[in-house]
Amino acid sequence: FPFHKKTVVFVLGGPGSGKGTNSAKLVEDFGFVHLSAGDLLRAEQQRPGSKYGELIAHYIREGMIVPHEITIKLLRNAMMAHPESDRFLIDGFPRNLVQAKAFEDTVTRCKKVLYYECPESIMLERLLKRGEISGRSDDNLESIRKRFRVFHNESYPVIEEFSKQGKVISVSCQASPEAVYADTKMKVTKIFS
Ligand code: UP5
Ligand code: MG
Repeated sequence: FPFHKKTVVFVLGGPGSGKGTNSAKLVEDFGFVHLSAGDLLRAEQQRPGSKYGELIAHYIREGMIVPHEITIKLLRNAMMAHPESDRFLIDGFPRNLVQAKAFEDTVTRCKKVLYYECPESIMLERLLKRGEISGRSDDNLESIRKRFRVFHNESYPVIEEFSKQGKVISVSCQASPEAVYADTKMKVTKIFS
């Protein structure tokens, strides 16, 4: 499978910053395949016979980063399931510098990083609201606090690193969903028409 011929965009930002919401819309307008690392991990956790089910459940509830061997394997498989597609949005991955290097060494370099910039107070409000209906084991105050800490300490350095490489496209997530996506679309159009 020629991973090196594929265009990969990492979609990054804190917990609840809007990665999933905007990725879904980019699929419609630009023909990307959207792969959420968190969704792939949750599906693997549910898969009967998975040897990683309990491990993944524990890491997600604690807001910790699942060992990247697991996540990269899931991402590679998901990419291979779409041989016809040449554009992929990888949402919520990489979550630390080691993962970024491991992915770029074994799959392909990313072309751009879409970064949803969002104050914690807004992310907290959105996640607690979503938690009323999402059923996600990590949409509770205690897990959210842990997710924020891991994002700040481990994931934010990934954005700084790609920023040095001139790859980061920043979008503020504070406006309405429609306005945030309009800004996203305008910036993405400049690169992928
Ligand atoms: N919403 C969105 N935009 C809005 C707007 N402009 N105005 C008002 N409301 C808005 O959005 C969150 C909520 O806000 C939704 O209700 C939405 O309607 C509303 P969403 O688009 O879902 O945000 P997103 O950034 O996708 O939030 P998510 O909770 O998915 O982010 P996380 O990064 O926390 O979650 P993820 O699923 O990526 O990871 C979960 C866990 O999996 C991690 O904590 C970790 O334990 C594990 N993980 C790994 O270990 N490795 C990985 O590589 C990936 C995940
Ligand atoms: Mg998400």
